[in-house]
Amino acid sequence: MALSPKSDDALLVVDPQVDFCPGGTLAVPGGDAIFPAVNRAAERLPVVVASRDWHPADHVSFQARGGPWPVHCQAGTPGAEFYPALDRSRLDHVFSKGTDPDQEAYSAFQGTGLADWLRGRGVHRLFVAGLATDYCVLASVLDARGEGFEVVVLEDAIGAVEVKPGDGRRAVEDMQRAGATVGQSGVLG
Ligand code: VGL
Ligand code: ZN
Repeated sequence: MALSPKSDDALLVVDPQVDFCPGGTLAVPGGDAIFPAVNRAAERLPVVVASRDWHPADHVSFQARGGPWPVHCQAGTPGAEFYPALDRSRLDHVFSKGTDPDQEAYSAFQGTGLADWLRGRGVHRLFVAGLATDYCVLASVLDARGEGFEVVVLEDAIGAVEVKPGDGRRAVEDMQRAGATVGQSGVLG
C-alpha cells in the first residue's frame, strides 16, 4: 500500500490534551513528544479532525464513582484544553466524547457522528495519531476498522499510558490484527 497522501485521506488526532501530557492528571510518559509528528501529518493530509475527552465533573470513569481513573479532561477546565504544541489551525472539526456522566467512551467514534462526518467528506483512509495508544487510540482504530475505513497508525505520533508494561505494544498488535497498517509520519513526505 502506498502511504503517500491521497485526496480521500484524513488524519484523526485522538485526545491531544493537557491532562494526557506530562504535568497532567493522567499523563502519558513522553506524551508531549508526539506533537512534531502529529503536526507534520496534519500539514500533509487534506482533512484533519481531533477528538477530545470532555467529561462532566461526576464522570463514571473517575475514582470517586468507582472508576479506574483520576479526574481528567473535565469539560471547560485547563486540563481538557488541547496541548499548546498542537497546531490547532489545521483542525477541520473537533468531536467531543465521554460527555455522558454514566458512560465511558474511549473511542472517538462513540456517540460523536465521526464516521458519518468522514464519509460525508469522501474519506476512505484514516491516519491515526494521539493519546493514549492503549485506550482511546486502540478503541478508535478498532471502531474505524469496523466502520470500514482503511487505517494507518502513525507509530511516532502515538503514546501509551502503560498501566502495565507492554500495554502499548500489545495495543499496536491488536490494531494490526484488526487490519490496521503501522507506519511513521515520515512516510507522508
Ligand atoms: C483515555 C483513559 C481515560 C484516553 C481517556 O484518551 O486514552 N484514557 N480517558
Ligand atoms: Zn477519559
